[in-house]
Amino acid sequence: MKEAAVKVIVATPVAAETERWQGIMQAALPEFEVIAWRPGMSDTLARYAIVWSPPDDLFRDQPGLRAVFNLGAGVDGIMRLPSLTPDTAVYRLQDAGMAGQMAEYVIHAIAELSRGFETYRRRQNEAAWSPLPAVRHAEWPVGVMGLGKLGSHVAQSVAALGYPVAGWARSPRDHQGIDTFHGDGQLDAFLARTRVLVNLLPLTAETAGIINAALIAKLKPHAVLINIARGGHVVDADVLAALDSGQLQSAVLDVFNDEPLPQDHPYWRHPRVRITPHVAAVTLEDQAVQQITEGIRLLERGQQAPGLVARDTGY
Ligand code: NDP
Ligand code: OXD
Repeated sequence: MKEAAVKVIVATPVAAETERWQGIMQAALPEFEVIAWRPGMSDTLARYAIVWSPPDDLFRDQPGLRAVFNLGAGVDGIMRLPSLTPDTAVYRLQDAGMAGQMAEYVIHAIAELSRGFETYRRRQNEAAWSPLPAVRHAEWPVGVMGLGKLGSHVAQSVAALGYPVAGWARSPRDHQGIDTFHGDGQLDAFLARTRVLVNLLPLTAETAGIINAALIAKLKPHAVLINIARGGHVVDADVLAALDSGQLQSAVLDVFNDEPLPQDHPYWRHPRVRITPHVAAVTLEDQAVQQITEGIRLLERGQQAPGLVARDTGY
């Protein structure tokens, strides 16, 4: 008798997206049975799940899961679910084309603010030929929080342009051309030399709300915040107060506590806030498929797969 194919379920918050990923993954994993998960589907027991921000019901209904593959780099949408059992392995995407996009985003934001490109756009409307003074990179020291797959690439890309760049991580890191700081004990020194703060930390119990009034007060004056990690890192009221007091010159925000950002949120209309809709880096489909299918096949052969999330740290 032919053995039944191993089942893989796909779950996202949007039914049409789930169906789309089911089709893509079934084509890439023809030897498996790939199923679009629906709430209440407890009679179909799968060995693997491919997910983005799944509902808690998923893990309740699927006690036999051996591994969960996240369709993104940040796993906070999985790790916070109470029904995720401690022995279910969680894997995440590593870079998957996102590091380059993150570097473009950050370089665009820094150049726009430091070189005064917005001012030139306003002056163009007035047909005003009016050069601004030359920019010294030394006046724009950049600090990247999180030196992982994405943060280390961003730090190195910005440093290659000549900006003084530092990075802060949990453990000691060594990156050529970057001043590195680590742990709570070195956070203040990192902040004190930073004017442009780029956040690329994972959202964990330790990092939630880290960008608050106390942290912002330790940055250089007229600082710029570029948050491209998660909205949960930020205390919004503190960022708005720091913008109003002038301690923050600008905030460039891609991620928010509530997404989509509610229409009446003060960020939308603040003159010194720049908003993008969680697109700083978008998962490249082909690279996601390649990493996830390779991971599942490695596990099926009893081997280790890359991108395993450490359950003690949550990233
Ligand atoms: P990694 O896991 O590769 O890197 C995380 C980095 O953060 C590591 O350097 C780690 O330190 C550091 N870190 C973790 N916890 C702490 C802490 N408590 N104190 C100091 N440093 C800490 O993550 P990625 O680079 O792949 O991704 C980063 C985040 O970017 C994702 O979690 C996600 O939230 C966000 N993201 C946003 C996207 C967007 O479009 N806006 C797209 C993709 C990702 P150490 O090196 O010592 O382990
Ligand atoms: C991710 C994201 O974590 O897109 O990959 O936010």
